[in-house]
Amino acid sequence: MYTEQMLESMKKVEAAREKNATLEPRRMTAEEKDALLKTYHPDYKEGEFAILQVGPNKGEKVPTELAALLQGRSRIRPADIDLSHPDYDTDVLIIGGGGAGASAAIEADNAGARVMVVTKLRMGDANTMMAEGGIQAADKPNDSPAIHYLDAFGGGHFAAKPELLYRLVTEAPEAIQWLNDLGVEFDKEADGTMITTHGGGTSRKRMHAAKDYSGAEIMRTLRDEVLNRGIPVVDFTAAIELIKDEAGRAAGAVLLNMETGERLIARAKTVVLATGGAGRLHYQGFPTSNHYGATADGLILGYRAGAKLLYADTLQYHPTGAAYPEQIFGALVTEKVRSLGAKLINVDGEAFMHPLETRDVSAASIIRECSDRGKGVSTGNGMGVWLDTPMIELLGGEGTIEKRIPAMLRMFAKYDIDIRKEPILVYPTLHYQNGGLDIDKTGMATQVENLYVAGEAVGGIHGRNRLMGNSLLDIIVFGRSAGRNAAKTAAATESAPLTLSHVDAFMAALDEAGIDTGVVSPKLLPNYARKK
Ligand code: MEZ
Repeated sequence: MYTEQMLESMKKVEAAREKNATLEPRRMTAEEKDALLKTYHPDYKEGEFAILQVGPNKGEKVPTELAALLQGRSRIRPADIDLSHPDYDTDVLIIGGGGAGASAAIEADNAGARVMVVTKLRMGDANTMMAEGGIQAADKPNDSPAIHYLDAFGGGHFAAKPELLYRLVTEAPEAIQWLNDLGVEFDKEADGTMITTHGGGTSRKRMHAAKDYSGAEIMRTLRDEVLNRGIPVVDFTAAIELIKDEAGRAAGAVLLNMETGERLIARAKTVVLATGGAGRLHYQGFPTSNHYGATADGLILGYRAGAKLLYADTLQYHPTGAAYPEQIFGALVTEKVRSLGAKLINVDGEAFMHPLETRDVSAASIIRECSDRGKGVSTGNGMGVWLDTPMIELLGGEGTIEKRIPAMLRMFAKYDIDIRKEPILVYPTLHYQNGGLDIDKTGMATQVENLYVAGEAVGGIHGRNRLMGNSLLDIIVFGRSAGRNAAKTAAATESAPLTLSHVDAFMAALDEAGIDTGVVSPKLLPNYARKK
């Protein structure tokens, strides 16, 4: 039930709708953005970060919740593990059943390798499935990979690794074609031309979408392809440590059957880590748009095996998480809602920012409106600002919402909110880890041979902020190339005896640093039990 204050504010939003719909709020200057981010973006809250005391990134800061896991105790005692009789033996072991893992599996299979996927939930239980608004590719006559590069490089604060971003944008058009050929049902005009829209920070319309369930459509297609090829997929099985060989290369993983608790050994010639993000760590107490298994496991496994992290101190808070009703608190309200014309409006009915600033700037702007400016709307459970969805039909005509963002229409309709007629309340939600494991341009971890990383577990592709639609793109571009390269490296790798000595060494380093917090990692699943 809306409160009196909400209803009063909603009347102001309605009264100003026509004026606000055609208003073009000015873009912030670079100086204004910098000042805004430093004061309001969660990445700049010093007290929320800890300095790592052991491992390849010793001396660097990461979120406190991540530091606890990176410096946590292993789930195994290496002395208890018998590596001499592996339960699985394969060329390429893929850890993670989302879009990056599936793309890697398909290409490694194409390359003739023996491939196996392990995933701690089920194939497709992943952030890919949760992505809504679309996937970027510069494939229109007024666009080019060079323009795409400039948009993404600027949006990421000029911090992306150039060789990775170059690959992302130049291989994007082919990635869309590949998905289209596999059967992804992209939105098209009657003549077959792909429909594209803007996203925050894009200077061209290059967002390809399947309505507002783009990720689900892509994941459905990739999963079908993996299963149709007969690639072995072991569900409900988490990787809890990487195994190396005596030459120091990644050579498999210790697995945990999540249902029986049984430990299993997978031996491989190369490993692809595609374990996704960290939203379920709820950094700084934020809600999340992420799937249930997003607990940064790959970062923990890679770090213990000696792989370096890049930009692990930078997270993406999606500006528009649902702030009301409570049942969907933090759920993603796709940026496509703003691409289609809805603006962000404060309690007094004012359009307080340009709706398509980059995500970090938009999130910080909403936080400022709800804090120092005192222009947020109280939801009873926190604060939010309006996203004036009826503007979409005012600008684009009746039926646009049903046609272009049916998932949003349905999500709110369940709570008797008709987004065609009333605005919705939003607040930033933890959406994406910009940082992750450092890779070279072949996708191999910079410090651990034969360990490939793809998808959200990678750091450096996007710099310190990611543009909408570049994540669905990176899981395809870097997932595919990790699969291809892992297969090629596997073919050239002679097996050597297996070892877990890196785990012993890491635990000894923790002892030496006097770190024993009682935390065990990887975390695998979030803990929502009520505290006594
Ligand atoms: O790239 C994303 O994170 C995305 C497409 C999200 C969205 O707003 O729909």
